[in-house]
Amino acid sequence: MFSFFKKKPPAETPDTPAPTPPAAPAPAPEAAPARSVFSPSSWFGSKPAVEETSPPPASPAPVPSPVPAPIAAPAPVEAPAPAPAFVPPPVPAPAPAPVPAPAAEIAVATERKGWFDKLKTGLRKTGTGIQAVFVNAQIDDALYEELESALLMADTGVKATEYLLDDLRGRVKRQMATDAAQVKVLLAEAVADLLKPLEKPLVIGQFTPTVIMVAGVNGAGKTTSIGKLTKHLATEGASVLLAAADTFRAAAREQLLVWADRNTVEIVSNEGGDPSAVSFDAVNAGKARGKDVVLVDTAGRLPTQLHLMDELKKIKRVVTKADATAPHEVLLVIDGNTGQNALAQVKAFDETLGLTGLIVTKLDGTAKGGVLCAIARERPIPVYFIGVGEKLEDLETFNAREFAQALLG
Ligand SMILES: Nc1nc2c(ncn2[C@@H]2O[C@H](COP(=O)(O)OP(=O)(O)O)[C@@H](O)[C@H]2O)c(=O)[nH]1
Ligand SMILES: [Mg+2]
Repeated sequence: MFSFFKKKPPAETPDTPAPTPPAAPAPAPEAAPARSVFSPSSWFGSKPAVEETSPPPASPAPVPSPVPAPIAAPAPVEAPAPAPAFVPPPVPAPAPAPVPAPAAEIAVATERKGWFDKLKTGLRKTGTGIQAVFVNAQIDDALYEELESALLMADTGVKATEYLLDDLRGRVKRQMATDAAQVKVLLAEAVADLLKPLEKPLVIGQFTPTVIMVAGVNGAGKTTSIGKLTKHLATEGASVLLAAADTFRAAAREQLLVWADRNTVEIVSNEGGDPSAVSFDAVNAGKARGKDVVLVDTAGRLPTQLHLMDELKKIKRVVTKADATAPHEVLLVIDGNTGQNALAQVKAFDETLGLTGLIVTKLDGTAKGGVLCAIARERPIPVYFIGVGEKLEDLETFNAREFAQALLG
């Protein structure tokens, strides 16, 4: 599975203060959208298992070992590859083992199919109300009015709803649609196009380490998502260092360790300490040890808690002191259940921190999944991942067309 992360070859490293590039020896070809087989060794040196900075807890760490590799990019959609240089490279796989490519391709496709089904189930509550509008309906004003209400009920927000309705009317006219079922298909296309700008892969490998700071309100799913990401990264052979900058919660470190693969992951923590100091130490340690990724887990806070927002700014500043190019990503985790409130969080955290990406969790069981449309319309920050459950395989890369199809298909 290679879909999770897009890796950049360390070619045009800016002024990274890393005189000793530890990784990526190979010419590192990059299979753009349909990466079939990922050979960790082609990107990351197979790092020996490292031990932790502080004594490991006696946690039994129930690491789910047979990692259900989460797929390659979906078949139907073109990835928005920010590094277009490598589009269809005839990958000269440096791997010694001649991997049976077709089999891997099939496995990958099946994985995404499994995810699609899961997504569809997860989005059912959001989708049902919208889909109901098209049942036994005529194409008339009443249809558009009902659709307007359904979209608003799904927390699509006024702006995105208006936009979608206008767009849809245009499509219906151009396509000369004659029945409601066709209109539903056109709506799915309109939603996919609206969401398309949110699609972006997370790039790992351009910097060593890639420093990713993660913020959000309490309970949004930060630690769980970091754990899932860590596990996926570790599975791909990336070395990860976690900064437990949620120093308020004694259990935070253990919670991370439960997810993390303890053979490839280290944690820097200091319970009750200063979150900025922990983050600073972690980035320095990540640099010194040639880690591929440093993930900084922060304590939950509301955007209205100004002193806590200031603390986040401080963490970011201090991280930059440890590495002038960092943080490379500032992610906000939002709970899809909170609908329009999540949009307000995106705006507030973006203003404070300058977000580079979102992780939208808990899209399972919510009727408010329309909020992604609101985000696309009002604060289009890339959605790197979406979550539809608590398990490892319940977090996946975001794909606009797939999302629209799962919602309305
Ligand atoms: N149903 C569901 N639950 C989730 C998802 N992501 C996280 N959770 C749960 O949300 C709760 C809070 O997660 P946590 O990571 O501790 O939140 P944090 O306070 O932001 O670090 C936990 O019980 C998670 O298992 C998701 O996508 N779906
Ligand atoms: Mg947490």
